[in-house]
Amino acid sequence: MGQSELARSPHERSPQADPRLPPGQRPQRGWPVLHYGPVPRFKPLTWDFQVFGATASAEKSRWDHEGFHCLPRSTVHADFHCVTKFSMLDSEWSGVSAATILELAPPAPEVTHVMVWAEYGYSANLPLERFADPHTVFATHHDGEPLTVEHGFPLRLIVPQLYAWKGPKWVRAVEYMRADRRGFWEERGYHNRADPWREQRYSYQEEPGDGPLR
Ligand SMILES: Nc1nc2c(c(=O)[nH]1)N[C@H]1C(S)=C(S)[C@@H](COP(=O)(O)O)O[C@H]1N2
Ligand SMILES: [Mo]
Repeated sequence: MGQSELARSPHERSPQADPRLPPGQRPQRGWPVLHYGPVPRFKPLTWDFQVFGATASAEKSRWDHEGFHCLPRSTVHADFHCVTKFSMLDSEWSGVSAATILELAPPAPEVTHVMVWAEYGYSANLPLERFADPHTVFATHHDGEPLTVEHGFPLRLIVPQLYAWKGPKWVRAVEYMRADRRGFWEERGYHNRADPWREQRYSYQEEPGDGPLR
């Protein structure tokens, strides 16, 4: 229990109050499947993970499936908040942290944002410092089990501090950018920043400086 929870009087606390739940979210048992479009088929021979755009070396980096699985691994514990208001609490995600990718394929000094790309052109933009957070992980496993194809096998991004649309399933690439640019849902009415603790759900809530001009 957090300190703020203890400080409040019992009258102010609803029976369901859980300090891990951002405003407007409710806990969900189980793990719903949610995405736009079809589930892509995994093709191990052509699958790769690329880092392109403004890299420090001006070169692309590329790992095939086997190569990616040899990268150093990390595990994070995090909650998962969907903008449709369900939250899944206490998951364990393991895979390759975004910080590891930044080390192995460093961005040019002017890079401020990244675009994470998935199959079929799905994308999500992130400020570089969110991407670099040690909790941001390209996950291959959830609670010790390999991801199912519906949940993003072989690879999905998890950004625990943001709404879950910022975590593409079926990830294939990261683009380093010198300026911010909207991703798939950010172009379709969702908030550029997507902080669930500030309920940044929709783009009409954006204030000047929250996103690139449209
Ligand atoms: N490629 C891709 N990734 C995606 C989406 C999508 O439509 N396509 N939807 C996002 C949204 S809105 C959510 S809530 C989560 C859902 O992940 P889940 O199906 O594993 O619960 O995936 C995110 N990643
Ligand atoms: Mo979502």
